[in-house]
Amino acid sequence: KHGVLTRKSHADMDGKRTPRGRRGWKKFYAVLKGTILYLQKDEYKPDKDLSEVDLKNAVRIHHALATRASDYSKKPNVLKLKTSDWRVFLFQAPSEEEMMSWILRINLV
Ligand code: I3P
Repeated sequence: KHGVLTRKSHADMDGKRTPRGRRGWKKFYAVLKGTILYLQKDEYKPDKDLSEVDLKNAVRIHHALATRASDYSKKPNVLKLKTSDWRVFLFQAPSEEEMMSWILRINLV
């Protein structure tokens, strides 16, 4: 699965709140491949190698949990992703349908 997702980091690897200055929203082209959610700057190109930044932004979603971010009301179609290393991300999808589709696909991994 792939598509545009806008990410906000809410908690870091230790579960602590992401500090100010790193809590902004950032738009990515997301690609779910196996157990990894790749967050790329540019649109997915099958024969292009991932940049170092792309690799750094990739999220392992094995044992992660995706839910609707029902406690976040500033933007619509936002899902919450909790990873197995205690990071928390918010991802805004372009539509409700896309948000539900990402939640289902992530939780199937
Ligand atoms: C954050 C940025 C986010 C905002 C966040 C700010 O600043 O303005 O858009 O989240 O608020 O801290 P920075 O880019 O300097 O990290 P919202 O869009 O959800 O308001 P927060 O600290 O209340 O999460």
